[in-house]
Amino acid sequence: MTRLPENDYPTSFDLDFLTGQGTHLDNKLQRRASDMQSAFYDQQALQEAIQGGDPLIYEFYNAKFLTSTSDMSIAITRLFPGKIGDEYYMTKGHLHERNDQPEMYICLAGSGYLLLDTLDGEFRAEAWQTGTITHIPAIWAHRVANTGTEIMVYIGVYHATAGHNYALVEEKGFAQVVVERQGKACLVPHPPTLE
Ligand code: M6P
Ligand code: ZN
Repeated sequence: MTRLPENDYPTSFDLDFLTGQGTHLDNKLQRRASDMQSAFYDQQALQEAIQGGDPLIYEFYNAKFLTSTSDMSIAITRLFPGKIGDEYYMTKGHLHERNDQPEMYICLAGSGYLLLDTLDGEFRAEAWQTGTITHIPAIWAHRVANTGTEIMVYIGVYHATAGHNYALVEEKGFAQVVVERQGKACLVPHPPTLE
């Protein structure tokens, strides 16, 4: 006999950490080079990539757990290895619409950086490897760059009502970019000098 509304019972599902594939995930969204027009700094390299096949940069899946009193949500991102010019593949990055909504990011596979920017003078880059967990306070825009040769998989845990603001990130940009220099991943101020 059911006493509670159906959504108020616990939910479980399985996820393959190495591939980011799982059950229960829907709303798959993909972002290709052409969806990242203002994100990568090297516009010539970006246009060449688009004309050369418009590579898939990352895809993400969402699962919302809406109950009668709560709005927990997760997103799994699969960020592929690669570069546009000398800048590593990365996510668009966003700020939450609500300024009281933090997020937990958990790196399940791969390595790179989580870039964090208040868009108001403060910048941080957290080095990421498999197993790194980062708390993102509400006021920090967040973007992930994959500097490895394998797929990076990470999970974001947040409230569905946090909201995504992309416009401010596009307008102001992150203070630093992750580029390859002399064969190594480096953080340099944005915009970098082309090498
Ligand atoms: C994570 C979460 C999602 C986000 C996704 C892709 O999984 O933070 O909320 O949508 O990454 O990142 P972006 O929205 O910057 O494209
Ligand atoms: Zn977020």
